[in-house]
Amino acid sequence: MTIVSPFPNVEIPETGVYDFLFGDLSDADRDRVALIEPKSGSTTTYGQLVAQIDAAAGALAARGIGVGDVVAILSPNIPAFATVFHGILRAGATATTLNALFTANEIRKQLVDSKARTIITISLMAPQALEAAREVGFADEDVVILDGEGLAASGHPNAADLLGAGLRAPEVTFDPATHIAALPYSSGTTGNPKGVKLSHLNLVSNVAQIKPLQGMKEDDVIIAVLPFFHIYGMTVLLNAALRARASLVVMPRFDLVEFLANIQERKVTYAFIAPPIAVALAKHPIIDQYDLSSLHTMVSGAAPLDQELGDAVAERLDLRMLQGFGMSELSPVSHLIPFDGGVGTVGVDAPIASVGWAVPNSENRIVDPESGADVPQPTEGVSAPGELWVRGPNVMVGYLNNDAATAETIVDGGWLRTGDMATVDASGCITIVDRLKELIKYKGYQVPPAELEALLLTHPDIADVAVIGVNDADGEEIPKAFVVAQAGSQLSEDDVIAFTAERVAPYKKVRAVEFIETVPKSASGKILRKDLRK
Ligand code: 4UV
Repeated sequence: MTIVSPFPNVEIPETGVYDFLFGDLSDADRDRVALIEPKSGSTTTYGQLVAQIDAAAGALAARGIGVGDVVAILSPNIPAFATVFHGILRAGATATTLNALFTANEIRKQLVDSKARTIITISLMAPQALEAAREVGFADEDVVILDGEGLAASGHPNAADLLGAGLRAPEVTFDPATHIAALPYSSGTTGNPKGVKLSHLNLVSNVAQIKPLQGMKEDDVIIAVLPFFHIYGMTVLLNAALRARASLVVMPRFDLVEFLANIQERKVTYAFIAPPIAVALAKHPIIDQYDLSSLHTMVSGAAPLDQELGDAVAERLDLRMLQGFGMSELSPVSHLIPFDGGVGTVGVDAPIASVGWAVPNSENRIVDPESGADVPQPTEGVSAPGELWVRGPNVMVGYLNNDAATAETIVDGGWLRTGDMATVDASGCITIVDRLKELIKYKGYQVPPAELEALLLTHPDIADVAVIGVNDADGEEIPKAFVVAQAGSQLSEDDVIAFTAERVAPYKKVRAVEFIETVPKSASGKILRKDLRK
């Protein structure tokens, strides 16, 4: 049973990301502020941003980078991120973004898998970027350190080397429907992180699909605290907010006091967040010391937001709280509560705990994972839970070099299986109720259990292990390891935690440990994660 988006279809132009976002920039747009760096107060207008993107594309092309090449970005949110991200796409190359907290080993793995031939970073992350780049055989000039000393002094190009020459953007031709613009990494329903091939048309589609629902306008000031390197920030901030000609207040990391001060000082009107920020906004006493009255809309996504928490934030800050659902493989937004809550657009007021309706030009199915049968959409009340399937122009092209995983994820004529359990009501409003896939989300970031299990198995005192997500006392999902210790070992819980903390990005580390006799497994050797959850 197909559940069609209740929103009218939108036009999706068959064009590249750059042309879609900046192709029709008016003179008035050119003078608008695109990016604000709150610490220094420096601003970048749309006219300046586009000139910088063109120059970056020209410099990359002069270095021989174009269609078929992959360029990695390892950086927190800084204005130059927007320049290099769109410069890479403008040059016809593919951008693969790395979590700024990655260790050298995690960086190396993604460089190898994505076949990136250049990495762009900042001096703060340069040690780990250089270590990884050396291991994969990059030359010095293949590591761009944006705020570094520059090519002449260090052998590594900096921002001035990229932009200073003022080279013109190259003429590139590609098919927007098949040419890969971005390659974020996601573990999908199982296993290790995989490159998610998102075409130019995927990214263009998703901006077009969410535009009428987000209601972002050119006079909106948006706090850009979600990382640009994660698909959520990439699409809603680097793409959708810039398409809306809004102004982005660029924050390199979340700090509650700075977040609040920026909202107050810059009169921020619109915020995209993940649930941990909602917790702080609902509960922290310091909130009352700031004037946050400029905020009119807040969207939460990347992990579940419950009704009480959403209501508490909406009431305390007197704003419209919305929830969206996204997935790297969906470019990422497949569901959103529209800016009017649904009252005017759908005729139904969506609960904050729901993720609203399928975005325009897309459709859903709710499928019983046991029987494979569609769960019927009810005429009143809510349906039984089933796996959420999505079809639309935002569905990825596939996983990089992994046809088997692609075939398991995109099935039967273009349906993408999310691995999330959902219910649907009579209006088509979707509520996410559980996760079928093994993925763990810590503060909205992906923690693939398979990666931690493989790492922990390298410990000489660990005979077997399984990692699942559990809720801690605050209701926050955390990775927990069930460890079978080698006979006679003195391994402690702290040893296990420290072992992972030293080897993976901080958000991925194991945060709880339980020692068990055996890991429950099926006849085929698959870990029975459900049994561990019990
Ligand atoms: O691949 P990923 O890390 O992608 C994301 C993207 C989230 C976005 C993006 C744009 C939005 O506007 C927005 O509202 C949300 O997180 O992880 C995908 C998985 O994260 C879980 C779910 O398990 C996905 O398969 N997830 C994402 N959003 C929600 C969620 C949600 N609202 N409720 C519950 N789980």
